[in-house]
Amino acid sequence: MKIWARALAGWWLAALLHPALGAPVEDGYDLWLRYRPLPAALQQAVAARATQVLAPAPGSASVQAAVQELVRGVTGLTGRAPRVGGPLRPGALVLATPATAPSGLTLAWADLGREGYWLRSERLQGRRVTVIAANSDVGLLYGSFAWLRAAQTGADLARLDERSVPRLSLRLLNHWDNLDRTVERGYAGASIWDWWKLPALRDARYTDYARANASLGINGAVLNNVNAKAESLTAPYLAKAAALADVWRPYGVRVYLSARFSAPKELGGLPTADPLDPAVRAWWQAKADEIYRLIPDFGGLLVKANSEGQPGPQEHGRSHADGANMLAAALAPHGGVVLWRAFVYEPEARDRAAQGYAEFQPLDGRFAPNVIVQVKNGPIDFQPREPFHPLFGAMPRTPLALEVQLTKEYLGFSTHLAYLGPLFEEVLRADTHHTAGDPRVSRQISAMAGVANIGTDRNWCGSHMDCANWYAFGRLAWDTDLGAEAVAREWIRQTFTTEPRAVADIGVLMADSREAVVDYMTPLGLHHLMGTGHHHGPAPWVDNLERADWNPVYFHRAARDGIGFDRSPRGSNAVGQYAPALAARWADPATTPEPLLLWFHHLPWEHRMASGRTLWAELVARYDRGVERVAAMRTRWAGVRDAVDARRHAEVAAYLAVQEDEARWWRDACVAYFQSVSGLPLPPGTRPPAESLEAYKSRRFRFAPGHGG
Ligand code: BDP
Repeated sequence: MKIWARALAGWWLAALLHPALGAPVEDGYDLWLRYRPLPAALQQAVAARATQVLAPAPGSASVQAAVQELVRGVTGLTGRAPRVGGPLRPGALVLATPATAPSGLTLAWADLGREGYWLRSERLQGRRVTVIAANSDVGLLYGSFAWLRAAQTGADLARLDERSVPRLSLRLLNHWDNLDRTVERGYAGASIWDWWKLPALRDARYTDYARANASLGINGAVLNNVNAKAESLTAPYLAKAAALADVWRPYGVRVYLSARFSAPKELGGLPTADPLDPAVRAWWQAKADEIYRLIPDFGGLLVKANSEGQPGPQEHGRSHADGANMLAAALAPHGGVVLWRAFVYEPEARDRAAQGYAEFQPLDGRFAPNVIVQVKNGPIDFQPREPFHPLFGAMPRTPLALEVQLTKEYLGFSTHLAYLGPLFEEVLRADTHHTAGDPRVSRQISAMAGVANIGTDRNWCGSHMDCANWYAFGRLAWDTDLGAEAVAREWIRQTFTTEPRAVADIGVLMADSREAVVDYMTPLGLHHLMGTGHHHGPAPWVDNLERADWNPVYFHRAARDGIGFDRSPRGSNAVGQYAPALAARWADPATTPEPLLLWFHHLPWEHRMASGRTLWAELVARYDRGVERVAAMRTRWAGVRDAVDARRHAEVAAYLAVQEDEARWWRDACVAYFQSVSGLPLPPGTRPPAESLEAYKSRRFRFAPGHGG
């Protein structure tokens, strides 16, 4: 090789390895707001439509944030900084509210509500421009992010006409963060709230967090764990929360707190927390007043009561409605809401799946107007697949929030790739069969809450791929009718690459990923088979926990005669909590969809499945299919190596290798266990489990993340 050629090769190598010389090393911190240069042809088109940013002057903090974001985005994507202000030019981006709209602009402003936006190509004063219109400054910010998204996802910027209004008024992240910075079910490092240094230190990360949320329209965050400590309501912690609220205000992200129901006893020294006791009511009223003095736009309180050891009104002989309404009365004068969780189950429950409905449905109509009952997507607990919760559609006189879990407690933590968009879409689109109006779950709710997967890891979510779940949550909470696959492609284009083949391939891989997890963990409606406490890995054999309904054997009920939980009218009749037409369908194994079969039915191992196989053979085949799917995901990911930067490609590949190993472990351990129960030979041609059942049973994970001790 000639000397100069060698030097050149050496330079390229150095440029590749040294961030200062080559493209910046991608560590995931920038999420979907990377704004890296677009392919040349697109750069031209975007630059031509963003020559200038014109905004109302002097401009609130939200407007300034919008302008900054547009400048940052356009500069990054095209290499050219738009001019800010000045006389209107062709190709301008014009931010307009009714009060500041340039002459000649007519819009149906009323259709936009408080938070909606309109992106529209217009001819104004003889110039072709793009208007970003909204009724509020935060709407302008949402619109600006939407324009940047359109620019990166190949929209025709010269002919834009996109009006978007959120269907749900509250779109909230729920952080399960503790005051010592551990995170319950957190797999992305410590809590990003540095409580100790707040309120003095306002880490730049808090702003980037708010930018990411605002880019999706997430408009609130509950800061602390639902298993709450009373201290989070003391003056020092309220000052810390107020500092976060100050940072987030321009971005439209409001602060909420989880409240411990017994706080009047613990903090106020009262002898009781009875919600009908005047002293208790006065204590909460004073607490609400104190909070709003510090945080005038405080969102409200989230409460987990009488659930898993948390205190609640039932200890005082009062109902959930009594408890929620007392807090609602304290918050109402300030415009705050109470999010009261329906995740409850009594110790002696006959069927845990039926508990939430049994306790809450009879209370429909008894909650104050500013109470929202927050319901998990399914009736058990964030399993890889559950039917939708029967409370959706069954409480027409109560606003409901749909709670989903972004942190993948039951879907492989952050080391397994499971894109949850399809799970959210499945529940939002589920037909409740309750007849009034549109029966879909998405039309029975007024809020959505996502249990956050965010921590101090540089890439925020513990894995690059898990950030797609934050993204999909925000996008679907804003527009519940979006398709999960389209949302994934948007995210890929902004996060990894705009190369069409790679976008398609990564999209396919993501679309398949949740179903892969269902197959290798809990196929055919099985659920709750995971390890005790930490919830890592398979443990279908566990039968010795203090409460019956903490044991996997309670849920799968596998025995010589068959497998599955009989929730039909012959069994617990939990199916009877659904609307009659659906209850009738799901009461019969012949008309129950196979993905939910063992959720509702206990069936003999010889039961004939749609494939013609026996249930036993089908179960094994599904476990095998799960492992094969992960292998296919790995191959697909390997195929996009050239389209994704080296570091992130290697990191995702490494996680996929872990996932394939663990998928095999799930499959082998479950097949070994269920075989020990069914007593049946493995279907012909089936690979026997790699290790003995005893070996799987003896695995221990004392220091698994997300779980104390
Ligand atoms: C369960 C989690 C537990 C949470 C609980 C909840 O294992 O850590 O406290 O949900 O939602 O799935 O309150």
